[in-house]
Amino acid sequence: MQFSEIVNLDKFPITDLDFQKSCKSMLDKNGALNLEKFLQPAAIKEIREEGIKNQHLAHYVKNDHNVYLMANDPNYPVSHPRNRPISSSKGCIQDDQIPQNSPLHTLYDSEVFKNFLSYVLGEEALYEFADSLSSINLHFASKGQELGWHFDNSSFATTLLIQKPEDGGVFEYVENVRDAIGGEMNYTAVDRILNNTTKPKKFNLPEGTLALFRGQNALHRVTPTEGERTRILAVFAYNSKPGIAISPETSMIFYGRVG
Ligand SMILES: O=C(O)CCC(=O)C(=O)O
Ligand SMILES: [Fe+2]
Repeated sequence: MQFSEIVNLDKFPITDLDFQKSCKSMLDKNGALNLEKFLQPAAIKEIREEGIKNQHLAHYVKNDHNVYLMANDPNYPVSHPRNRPISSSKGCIQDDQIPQNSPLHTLYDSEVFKNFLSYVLGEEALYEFADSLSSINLHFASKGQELGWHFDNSSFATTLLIQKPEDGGVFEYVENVRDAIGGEMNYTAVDRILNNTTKPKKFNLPEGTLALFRGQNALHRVTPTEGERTRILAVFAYNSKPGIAISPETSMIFYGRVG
């Protein structure tokens, strides 16, 4: 499939500098940018079909973690926001299990797309991972599966929604909670979100949406999938430097194998 058959370029002129600028200012202001119907319907269909064909290969991990995705701090009780257990289950197929001629590879590798992302994210350039698993992941969340509240380790995330469940699977989000670089944990704000005193923003977006968000300082989660239709989401991971690979330990945890 050609690039122009994958991306709705009429709606999203991603090479146009004014368009790039408006996307960048939206992301800078909100910490999130959602481009609805970014993917063309035929591309969504193709990615969904190849995903469903390979779904049986997915590696699932169910675990308890705290929102910071760090080892617990023994200075606080387990009920404290620093340590409070959150459960998540994640399942995905990895880059080398996605067909070479998939629209996902065409889009991920495209210089036009990478230039657009670099501009919007304020990165000089973006590079694929040096291992054969991490660059593109296709996630599956079946009935009852959810991603609990967390902060990301990476400074930005790029996702494409491929299949929406009948209900649930809503992305919930509170920006500017902690300051990862400054070391501000902001337990008070985290506590209010976990106790549902602070109401998050909710994004219930259509299939084909390109979402960019800064999840390192924004507390976010995906609510449990409801109904029989599995939530399918493509995640593109890039680095700001070439030659970076996931560590073998992390690879074993998330993928059950090393690429
Ligand atoms: O599934 C989503 O929409 C968000 C994924 C996410 O937050 C993550 O993978 O860290
Ligand atoms: Fe996340």
